[in-house]
Amino acid sequence: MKRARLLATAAVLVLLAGGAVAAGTRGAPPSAPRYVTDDQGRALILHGFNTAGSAKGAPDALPELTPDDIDREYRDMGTNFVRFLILWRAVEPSPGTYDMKYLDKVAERVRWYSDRGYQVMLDMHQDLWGNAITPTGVAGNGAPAWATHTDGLPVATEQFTWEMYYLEPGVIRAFDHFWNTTGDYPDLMDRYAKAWAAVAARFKDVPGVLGYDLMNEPWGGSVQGATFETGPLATLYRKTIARIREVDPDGWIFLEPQAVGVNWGLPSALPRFDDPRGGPPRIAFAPHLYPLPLDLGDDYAAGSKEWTDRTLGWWRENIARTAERMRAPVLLGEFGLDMTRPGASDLVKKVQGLSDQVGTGMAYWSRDADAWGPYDAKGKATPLPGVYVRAYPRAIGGVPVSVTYGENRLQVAFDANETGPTEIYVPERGFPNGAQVDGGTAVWNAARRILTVTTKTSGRVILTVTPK
Ligand code: IDC
Repeated sequence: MKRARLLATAAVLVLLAGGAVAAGTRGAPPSAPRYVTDDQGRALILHGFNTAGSAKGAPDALPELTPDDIDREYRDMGTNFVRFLILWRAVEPSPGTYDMKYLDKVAERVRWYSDRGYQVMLDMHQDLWGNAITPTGVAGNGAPAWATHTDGLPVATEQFTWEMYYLEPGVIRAFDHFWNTTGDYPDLMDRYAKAWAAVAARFKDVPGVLGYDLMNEPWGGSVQGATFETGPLATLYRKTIARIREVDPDGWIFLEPQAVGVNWGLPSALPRFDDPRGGPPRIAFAPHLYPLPLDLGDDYAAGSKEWTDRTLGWWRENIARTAERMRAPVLLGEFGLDMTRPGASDLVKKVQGLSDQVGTGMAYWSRDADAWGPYDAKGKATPLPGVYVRAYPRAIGGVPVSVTYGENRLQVAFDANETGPTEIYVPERGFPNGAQVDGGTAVWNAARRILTVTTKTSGRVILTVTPK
């Protein structure tokens, strides 16, 4: 793949996505809930990983993961969250048949996390529609073969980056059939919604399950931008929300925008969705962030750094605007890069800072044993654990007002609302002998390095955490 052609393609994608601009900026209602909450109603700061890409091509659709891996991750980074990949092909191997054995195995892994205090979001992952289109490579994953209809259109082998497969005619056609753009398979979206209902019915009472990410990186095929997001994508989300709410009124539902463009900082046109549960809505917006220069193989340096920094600014503004329109809190569902490249650690810190400013949590891509992840193929730590670890409030007993992060100081201000104690993770670095807190009564769990802080249950609370 020649650079020039690639950049031209990227420019075309930007223009396609640009259709979202106009629709993305008008009519924002004033008050969006800013935080995802746990079952006690505490505001959550989610800090964790996507686990894992290794599930995509695995025959059993399970990630390479052991309980020891989670222990190591916790010990090194104090994470509290996982975006756990599940695959439609494994959930529904033939139309209308749901594989309960697979879901049981997912539940076993969910348990590994919840036993360790983690929140789990189930992410129905897909890239490039499904394994049936690109069966030999690592690229395509997600949809079952029975739901894959390419009409014999070609899918040529892409050399440069896996994302280019999205432009192959066979891949576009598979999506066009799913979204019913062709009119040939009108039942596919309903199948998908029902598959989600089967998942939600299995997991609604499983401890630690925070909610459901309905579709990874939706791609509109031949319908793009605002037309896609307010059209077929919104239709799929409405159908799926309705099905899930029939069985689970409480799980959070995470909605992703069109990935192309929005991943690079362009606006999304995703509309607001009603949540038919009784009580406050539990619908969140879960975009990804992949600055284009890095997607194209550059490092976070020189001109690419400048462009990337600009991307972060756009992303922040446009995400906030969409969240207002949707009246939904934000979760950064994916961001990641090759940690062995120059500038990588700086960018992780910057994005973590950005996610802190927007007040969202984030899930880094990914927990795989490779150069992007925290541990490489030999199990050796990359620079990631050292930059991803920091003191943070895992759960806040009220509505957060501000969180100020420092190397050996953390300040959390919130308006208490009787929901429960505030939990603060404090790493070894900066706090070698543990931590103390001003503004509440704390119990220090040295093994888990968590301060559980009881405060007054109404009014403004300001907690200041310093080393012991
Ligand atoms: C990547 C994997 C890579 C694989 C590719 C296609 O790291 O090994 O070949 O998927 O299956 C995303 C996707 C996520 C990607 C990730 C990094 O949601 O599945 O994983 N990424 O490329 N969107 C932008 C980047």
